[in-house]
Amino acid sequence: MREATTISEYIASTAAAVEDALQSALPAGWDVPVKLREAMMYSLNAGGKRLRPMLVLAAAEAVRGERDAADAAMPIACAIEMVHTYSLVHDDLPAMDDDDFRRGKPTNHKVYGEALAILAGDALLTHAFYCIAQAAKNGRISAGTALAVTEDLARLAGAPGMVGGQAADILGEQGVTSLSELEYIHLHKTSDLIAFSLQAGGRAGGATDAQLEALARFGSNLGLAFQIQDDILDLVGDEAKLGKKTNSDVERLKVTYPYLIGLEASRAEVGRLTGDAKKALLSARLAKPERLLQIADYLMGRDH
Ligand code: GRG
Repeated sequence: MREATTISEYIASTAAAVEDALQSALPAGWDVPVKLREAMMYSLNAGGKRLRPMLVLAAAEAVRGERDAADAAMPIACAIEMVHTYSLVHDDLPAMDDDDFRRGKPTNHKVYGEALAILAGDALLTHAFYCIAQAAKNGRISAGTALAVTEDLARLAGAPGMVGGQAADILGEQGVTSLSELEYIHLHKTSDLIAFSLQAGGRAGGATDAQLEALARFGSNLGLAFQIQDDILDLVGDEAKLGKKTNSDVERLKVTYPYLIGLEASRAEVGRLTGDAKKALLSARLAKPERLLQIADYLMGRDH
């Protein structure tokens, strides 16, 4: 990867490097049904901010203080993007959110049908673990790092993590009334993969236990701030679509932070959580924390 100076340059060059690596992540020589490979690559290549892989690479570099650390962490970066992509493909299915479009393109099941979309998601999830194992096999990361990252990913993407958060969201769809219920959903549905990304990058960079703990706290706070910011952007977008909001319009909107505590308090919460995240990170005494701090500020100010 080329050295970037500004944060926008860093985000663009990191996303390009991840996209490049994703192209060869599913071995060309494997005998995979053409439509399945196509469905997997369709969603992997459908754009997206590549936030989670960027956090893996930035955390590795922050811990080790050298760019080489990011190259070693690239297979983990690809793995987390595969897990994230599977979750979006499944989330868009008729049984879940029933969405026709994602990132401005028809959703996977709209193009390939429901059965293939389910299988493409399943295959992306399982392939993520293959990528981590391969990274150890070919010496990019140690076997110990691969083992720890595998355990973290299984937990944070699984029942006590993202899947649990999604289940709580679905089970409580009409009944989420308290901030603590909403926080549980956000913490697991969104923050856990973000915290994983930071810890996994940290592990690849050789972080100490105290640094891993600080990276996880940075990740949880950042993840919550990211989700609230997402809800704010959704609401502001909906308001723009609806024109001036009436009470019945509000009732049709999802139960979110802005719904429960209002727009201004939600904005303040994003600021508070980002501040807490940065404080946690600074306590870790990383070799080069600047890029992660810049990413936190960038996410707080994002408009998409
Ligand atoms: C189906 C097990 C399962 C989980 C689904 C990711 C998810 C959980 C649901 C998608 C809906 C949603 C709003 C989730 C919260 C996390 C989130 C903000 C996802 C979108 O992440 P971005 O903004 O997406 O990083 P891009 O498109 O940029 O990759």
